[in-house]
Amino acid sequence: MHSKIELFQFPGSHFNEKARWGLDWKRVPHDRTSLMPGPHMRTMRKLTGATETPAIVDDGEVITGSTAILEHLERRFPESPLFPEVPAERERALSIVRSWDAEVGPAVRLAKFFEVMEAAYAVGTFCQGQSALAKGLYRATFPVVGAIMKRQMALTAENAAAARETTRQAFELVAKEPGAQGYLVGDRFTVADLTCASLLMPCLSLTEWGGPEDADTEKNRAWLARWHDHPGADWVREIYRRHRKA
Ligand SMILES: N[C@@H](CCC(=O)N[C@@H](CS)C(=O)NCC(=O)O)C(=O)O
Repeated sequence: MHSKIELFQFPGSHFNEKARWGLDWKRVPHDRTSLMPGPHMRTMRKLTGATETPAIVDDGEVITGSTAILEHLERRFPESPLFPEVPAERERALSIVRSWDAEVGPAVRLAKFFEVMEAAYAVGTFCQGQSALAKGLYRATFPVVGAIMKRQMALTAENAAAARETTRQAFELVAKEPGAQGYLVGDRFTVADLTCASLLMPCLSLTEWGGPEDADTEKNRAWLARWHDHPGADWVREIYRRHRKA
């Protein structure tokens, strides 16, 4: 008898969204522990030896990293497959996933955080589900946490401009690449669609279709408006509409 899977997550994060989506898509019963950036380090180090989220614990086994989690879920719960069976399609899907994990995900985060990061955004997005006390403490310590984030993620104007360009190219790709059925690889929903839609999620408002909550600040509204009308945004919304909420 397996114990229930536990997900350790940041509720607003796009890499974490990949893991949540995989769990939801395969209808895997699980518990979620939501952490706040900063205080998360202690919990994650104890659990995995490193600080990154997401991680799951499945019957005592700890799996870290969004794609490793999706691969683990595929092995454990083969129903509603996410990975194509045809080797060439599988390889193509994995190559999209690897390059988006390495480049697009970090770029979207950097570009967005450079534009929207301030105490109100951090509290609204990072402290979802936390107590009023935790939120108050987070707001009070934000100058320190924010400065560490800025340094660790190298949030400079120059890096943000390059990251915006990577984000724009990612939107171009999902506007042009999908086949007649609307999918990136083959004719059904795969890990490639899940990954690309999740990693562009921070650019769009997707709560209506099961995306996470995001702080409603003026800077975030301006950031979301930047991408709203891009043809690639229609693809992301459509993938969410078809496959996220269910
Ligand atoms: N390649 C990793 C990236 C995960 C990642 O960048 N996680 C971020 C949140 S979006 C994180 O936990 N950052 C805090 C830290 O590294 O301490 C994955 O696919 O899971």
